[in-house]
Amino acid sequence: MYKLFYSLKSASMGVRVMLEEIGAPYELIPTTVDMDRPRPPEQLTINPNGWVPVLVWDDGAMYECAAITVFLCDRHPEANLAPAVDDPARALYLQTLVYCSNSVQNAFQLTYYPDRFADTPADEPSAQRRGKRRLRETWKIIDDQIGDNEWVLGDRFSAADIYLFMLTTWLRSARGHPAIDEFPNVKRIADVVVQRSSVQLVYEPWIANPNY
Ligand SMILES: N[C@@H](CCC(=O)N[C@@H](CS)C(=O)NCC(=O)O)C(=O)O
Repeated sequence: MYKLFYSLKSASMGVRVMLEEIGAPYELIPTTVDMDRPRPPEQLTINPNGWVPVLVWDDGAMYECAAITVFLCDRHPEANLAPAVDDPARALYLQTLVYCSNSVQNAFQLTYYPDRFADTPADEPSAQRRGKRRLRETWKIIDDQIGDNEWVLGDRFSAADIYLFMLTTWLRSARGHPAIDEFPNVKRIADVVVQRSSVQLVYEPWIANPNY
């Protein structure tokens, strides 16, 4: 049984999709990404940053979404969500997850949390502007990487496609983010991933209203 500290609009939704795909039993522990509301003490003990996702299992716990993705897929190889350690596709799988985590997500953070990147409040709009440009740059790299491939890894679906889909749900025109239509290869994959029953279940609030 897994426990997942969970909040809508967050990366914990992507981890929940993985758990659904794996078919593992899990419990959601409600938490928040709202800066003005407290986190459960157990969440902060595991992740003093106060971020989700945080995953707990019988004899361990961890945070960082890309690391959780690798961990879960390796722990449940029968779900066939990731190339094995000796599979040549493993390199692109790891590269994409880490790039999404440290470059694409970082660009989102500049726009969502400019105070973490600017020395003074007066500098925050500059950080946000750079974040919007950085989103366009990093999504373009991923879009070009995908090219004409059916999936991120070519001809096989993987957790990297779920991760990619999750990040597309964070694009907000109201925040000045680029539109997904600017990245047609990403959009092609996201449009298929959203049809999976796991995604329909977890992302029902976003599907009903993408600006939820
Ligand atoms: N590098 C972390 C970042 C996680 C992250 O930014 N989580 C956001 C929601 S998607 C969050 O919890 N924000 C609230 C906060 O930063 O206090 C990861 O990939 O797991």
